[in-house]
Amino acid sequence: MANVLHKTSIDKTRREAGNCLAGIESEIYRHLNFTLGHDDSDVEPCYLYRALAIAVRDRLVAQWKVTRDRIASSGQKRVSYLSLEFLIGRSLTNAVLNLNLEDSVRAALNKYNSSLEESAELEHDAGLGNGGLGRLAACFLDSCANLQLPVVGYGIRYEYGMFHQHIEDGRQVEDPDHWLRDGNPWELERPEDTRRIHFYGHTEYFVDDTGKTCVHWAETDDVLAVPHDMPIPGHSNGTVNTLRLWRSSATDEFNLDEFNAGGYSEAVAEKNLAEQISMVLYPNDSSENGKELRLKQQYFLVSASLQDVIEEWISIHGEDFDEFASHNCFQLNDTHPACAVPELMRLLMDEHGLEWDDAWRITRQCMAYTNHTLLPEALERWPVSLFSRLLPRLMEIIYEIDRQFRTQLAELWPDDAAIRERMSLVEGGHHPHVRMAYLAIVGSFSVNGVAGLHTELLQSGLFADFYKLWPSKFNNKTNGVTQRRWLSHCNPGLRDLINEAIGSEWQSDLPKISRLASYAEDAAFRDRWHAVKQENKGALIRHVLEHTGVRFAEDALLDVQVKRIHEYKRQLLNVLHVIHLYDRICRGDVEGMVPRCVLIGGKAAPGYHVAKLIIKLINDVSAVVNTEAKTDGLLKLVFLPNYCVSAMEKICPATELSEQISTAGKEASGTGNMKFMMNGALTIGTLDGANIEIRDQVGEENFFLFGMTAGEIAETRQTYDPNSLIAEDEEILRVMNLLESGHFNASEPGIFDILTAGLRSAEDQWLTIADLRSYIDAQRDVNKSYQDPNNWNRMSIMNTAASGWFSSDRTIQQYAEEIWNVKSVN
Ligand code: 26W
Repeated sequence: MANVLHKTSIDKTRREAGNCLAGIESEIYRHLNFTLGHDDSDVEPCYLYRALAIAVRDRLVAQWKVTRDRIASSGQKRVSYLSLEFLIGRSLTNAVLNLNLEDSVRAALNKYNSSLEESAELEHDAGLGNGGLGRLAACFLDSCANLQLPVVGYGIRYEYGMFHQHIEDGRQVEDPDHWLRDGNPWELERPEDTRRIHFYGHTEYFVDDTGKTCVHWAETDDVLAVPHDMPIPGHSNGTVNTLRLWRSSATDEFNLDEFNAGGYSEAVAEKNLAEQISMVLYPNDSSENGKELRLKQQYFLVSASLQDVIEEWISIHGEDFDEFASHNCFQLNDTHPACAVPELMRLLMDEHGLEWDDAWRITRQCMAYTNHTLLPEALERWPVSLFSRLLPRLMEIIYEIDRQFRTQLAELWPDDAAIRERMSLVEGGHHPHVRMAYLAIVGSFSVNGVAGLHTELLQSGLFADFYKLWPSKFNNKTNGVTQRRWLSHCNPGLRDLINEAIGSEWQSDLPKISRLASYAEDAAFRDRWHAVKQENKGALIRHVLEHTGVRFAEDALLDVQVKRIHEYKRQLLNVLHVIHLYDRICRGDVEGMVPRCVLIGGKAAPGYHVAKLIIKLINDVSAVVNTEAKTDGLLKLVFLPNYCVSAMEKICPATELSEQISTAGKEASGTGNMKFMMNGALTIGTLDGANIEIRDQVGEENFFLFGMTAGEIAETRQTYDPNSLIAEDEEILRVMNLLESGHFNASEPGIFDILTAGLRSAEDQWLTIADLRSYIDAQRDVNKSYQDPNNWNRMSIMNTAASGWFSSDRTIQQYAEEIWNVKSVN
């Protein structure tokens, strides 16, 4: 009891410490003048931003400590979310709004003749991710803080995040993203929690005093992992969770040989190698390029994070690991951190003296794996030769896990040698590889997909053997997005209108947004809804004009496809439709055609040549379409450079038509589709990923469906003949003729031949031509619906009203109940 009283009074003191910060205005003044050493007169906007950010951070720090203590004293189970990517974006507006500081911040900035918007624009995006998987991790952290769940994110503090994209002569050019150049006010370095990571070397076996055989990983090259913590604030709930990002740093040990040979400077310079590990995010989002540095990054993250959790465990429970698994869970964000399975085994056995069986039981009770892709080229496989050289002790452990697993399979299916080869963790042959997905499945108690269809396809296809073996391990967790960032903060006009109509509870309980449905029948409300959309379109139109020189019309249908550029996402299908509209306009077939502005954005992996060529095509088609006099007032096409989180915050509030047009069975879930729906866009889409669930929720009458199902796609592949489809369809033939005649690339003949050949190939994986007729027809339906604003606005409201299921709060609640077994701490 005394303890409890004591604890409460500490909490109170801390809360007061937070509250006793002076008003935000004088805190900004103090940081401007003293922390940053700048004069208060004639303030440069970037210093104003920094002073404000530090003032806001100070308020988070007070709540942060309270949250940490609350979790520690609860003795509750904790989750570590291990991810190579966290695509956070900007933090300022999110923190200001979650702390309810908007009014005072606006008033303070007003005195400096500035605004919250101006300061917010000065923040660099924390672009520590490629796309869907990384942004999902960021939405999940937001939801965990809102649900007050004891979840820590663990990642890498890349010095350079996702590259910046600019366009030269229609082509993508990459620029390095040195986002930390001006410092990062949202992090606190914690050198006291530094961990040591081993690489290379070899293993030595010895017998200890008790007669037990032990393993020592000897003559390693070591690197230090230094944590930098970022606060993750909940929405006005006093909770601030942690994202811990590791930076690599050299140890202070010298290479003695070099040093003794007189190479002092060389020995010091070699330390650079250690710092390379956290230097740059790999910009691939679908194919592994097998680089040694990437495997180093993966192991670096995993080892540092597991050591962190184990150290904290020991500080409370000593070396007793009996209850470890009931108090810890590690969620693996795809296979990138799958080394966590053998690394936890190594730490428990080699560093903490557990026997194999105990270590294996614990490991399998606390690992859970999420799969994010069905694309075969994205499945990670590491050469055994590389693995053994870089992580020799881990490779031994993987071989032993594999040996025991094969024994189990032999007992189950003694006559089926083929299944043992198929399911083995190590793929045989001349150049054997470790199959990271299989390692993750065997080492975990839970395996989940990220949308209903995706999970079914995992179970019936990619992981069918494992599903047969362990059906109850498999489960679905349909993705979601945080409605705070993706509606409330990025679309204040719509937020205020919704709040006025149905109250603000939806911000922490999105299903309540269904109350909007009845307003779809209210003509006055529809007009106001429309007015907000028009206002948001106006802002985006100015942004597009500023960044591309192209002026979109206010009354045109704003048709948007933003996402990574990939063949399976079929940006090409979109371009073919634009060419079709252009062709119709040129030949005067414009009866009933509503004006349309098509915006495409996204980055291509630097080594993905076809994706880069698609960007060039979009730019070349847009150059012709936008300068043809006949299209004036009817059609525009723009490629918006450098698509990123902060760009999406401007794009999704303005979008009217959301393009979700992947080849069915290829897009695991999609999450951009959910952001657009929340903001009242209508979707034109295939039955793929979460589109299926979006359509189920909103009703088929409020969704533009086209294309083949995943089943039909698989069947069509057998007999696919795109050339006859083209020849038999007059409009499609005209589109192909325009493309193939060099109409869009007169000065560079032949550059798009690879693309047109792909479209015409019976081997085309993405079956673009197979879906084109159906897509053109669905776009005609879109056109028709847009002719009647009443009808369109009604459908738009219904989309927002039906988006309740797609909150990451719901997704995280399901992870918490069905996988993690954790409860909120409040
Ligand atoms: C090893 C290279 C690499 C890197 C990243 C391969 C694969 C990835 C990710 C798994 C790609 C990714 O971001 N997948 C996306 O995950 C989202 C969140 O679950 C889904 O919504 C998208 O459909 C899926 O493409």
